[in-house]
Amino acid sequence: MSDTPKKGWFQRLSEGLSRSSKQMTEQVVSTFVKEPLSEEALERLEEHLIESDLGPAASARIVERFRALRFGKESDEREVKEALAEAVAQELLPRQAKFDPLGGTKPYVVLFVGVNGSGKTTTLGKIASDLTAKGAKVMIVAGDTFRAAAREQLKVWADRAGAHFESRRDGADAAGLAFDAYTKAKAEGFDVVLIDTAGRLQNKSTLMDELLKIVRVLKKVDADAPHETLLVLDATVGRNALEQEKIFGRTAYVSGVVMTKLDGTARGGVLIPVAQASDAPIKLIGVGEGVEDLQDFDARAFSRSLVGLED
Ligand SMILES: Nc1nc2c(ncn2[C@@H]2O[C@H](COP(=O)(O)OP(=O)(O)OP(=O)(O)O)[C@@H](O)[C@H]2O)c(=O)[nH]1
Ligand SMILES: [Mg+2]
Repeated sequence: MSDTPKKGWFQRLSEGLSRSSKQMTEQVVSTFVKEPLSEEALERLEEHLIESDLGPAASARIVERFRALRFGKESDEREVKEALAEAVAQELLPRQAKFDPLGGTKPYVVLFVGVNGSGKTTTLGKIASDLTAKGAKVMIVAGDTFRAAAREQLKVWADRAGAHFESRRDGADAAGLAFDAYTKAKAEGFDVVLIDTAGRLQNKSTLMDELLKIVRVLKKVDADAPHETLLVLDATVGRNALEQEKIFGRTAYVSGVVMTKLDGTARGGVLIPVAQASDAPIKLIGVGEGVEDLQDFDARAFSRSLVGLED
């Protein structure tokens, strides 16, 4: 549908989050409209928030803020949503940061980590397309040497983006590939190096060992590399994302979180406890499979979309 006008990013975000916001609107907002806000209603709100995967701690704080804004008042739907969005935004504002690969160091090395299927390769591909469109010289490194299909999938993204592609045969040492690719990128003046990694190896400790080995060899080229390690988490797994954050966050020196598949789920609220649990801020969100569906994380816009508010 090439004659469809290009959608604004907020509209993409809202469409992506529509399943989450629908749940929020139907189950939460509707119960507060046209009755003075009572203790009982606030308890119900807290239960709904916990059921929406926001977690007990954040839910309690959001309810407190919401109470301060609206207690004893009758509200129309818009006022309820505005107050709820503000209460959620206060949770997330300290947890947002910008992914800025073109801001300084060259080449800027970005490592993508996360369990299998979380969206590492797709996210990397979307970023590559965005960067080449901005005129950057981008190298993609197929650090998932475990599966042939992984290399093929990444090659498609590299071709689409017009990015340089470095790979090796199956079963090759991923760290060796990463080291050689980074050395080459440095010599040849690349702006950004995007390194994909395997989401599944023989077992969890092999996976972590391999990630740490990749980090170690990159540091031989530049002690500050990788300049960004993005942990990619799938929102559709709900609170299991918290477990993944714990494992990777502890061992892989994560510097930013990407939350993907916010479009495929009613569990978008899980971003809130993840943001709180993580040492690293949320930097990007995925709201669809297309190149335009990766967005900078904007706490306020996310909060407004989550409760079903327009721009
Ligand atoms: N709807 C939707 N799908 C997404 C999003 N991000 C990724 N996907 C899909 O999720 C699936 C898995 O994504 P991959 O990028 O292959 O995941 P991965 O982490 O590289 O997986 P492994 O290589 O197996 O470790 C693909 O079908 C993607 O198209 C998103 O934001 N929204
Ligand atoms: Mg992959």
